[in-house]
Amino acid sequence: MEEVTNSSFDFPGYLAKSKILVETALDASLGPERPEQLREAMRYSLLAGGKRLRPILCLAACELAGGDSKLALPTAVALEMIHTMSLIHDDLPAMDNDDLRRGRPTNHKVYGDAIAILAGDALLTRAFEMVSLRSPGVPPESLLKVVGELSLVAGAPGLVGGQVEDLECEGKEVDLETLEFIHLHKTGALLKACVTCGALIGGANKELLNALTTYANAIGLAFQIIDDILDVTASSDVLGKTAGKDLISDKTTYPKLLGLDESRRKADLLVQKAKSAIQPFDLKAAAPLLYLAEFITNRDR
Ligand code: GRG
Repeated sequence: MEEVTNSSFDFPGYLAKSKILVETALDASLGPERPEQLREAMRYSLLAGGKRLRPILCLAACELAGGDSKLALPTAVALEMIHTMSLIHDDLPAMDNDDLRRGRPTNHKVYGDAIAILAGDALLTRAFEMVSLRSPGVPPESLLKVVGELSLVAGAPGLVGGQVEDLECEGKEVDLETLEFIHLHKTGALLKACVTCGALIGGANKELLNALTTYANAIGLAFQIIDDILDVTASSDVLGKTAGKDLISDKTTYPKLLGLDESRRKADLLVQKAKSAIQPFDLKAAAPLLYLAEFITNRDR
């Protein structure tokens, strides 16, 4: 990424600015829900921090397509809502059964299983409200396409399908192809939707959409490989979630199948592939996405 790293693009500044934009929009997206317990449970998880990678990818893709990223903000919020609800449900005793998320007790530990499930449901449905009813200035045809993308990614063809396959594979020998299926659905699909939805709102043409699909597929898998590596190498304190969980749950991971070094190499190759896909486009406009691809593999949490 010589040309880009040599450019004057201030990636830390970009990340910080985008995060503030996203945090403010997330805060404003939740109204005075009743009863109060539901309101608190929704806010507790949605405003608990996190890298906010998904909404930022959405905004960056919109910009690369030549759009005004402010128009993509409600969709960016919707994507973070779907991500957050999937974390709440993933942490439940019936699923991954975890106590720690984003550095604090999981939603069900604070509010109980029933409210955690319902807060997740409310965030998922609010995501569709954000796109269909709270996205002023975006052509209805684009919003309809975004709603379609979100339906696919949240449902059986996306997160739910990946999660069920993951649950079924616990404690079993899993080959690389099945592992890739799980990760492309559980993790990759949503990251891809972030990029695609941002690009759709930005008015991307077919050529850019194709390139962004290659970019997103590659970063999606790279993201999960790094997640698997961090589960082994990082502490719970740094991660903000229980480290070593894959081993405890007897899950197949990239480090387990390929070893740490080979997993790292695979993630690096995927990031190269992602960057190559969008490098033919305006480098200045592509800089955020090029840096975000690097960030995904260089992160420590
Ligand atoms: C969407 C209807 C619907 C159901 C959800 C529970 C479930 C079905 C799917 C599980 C999806 C899941 C939890 C995948 C793991 C993805 C992952 C690697 C999350 C960590 O993402 P980060 O590191 O987290 O970006 P932060 O906290 O930074 O946002």
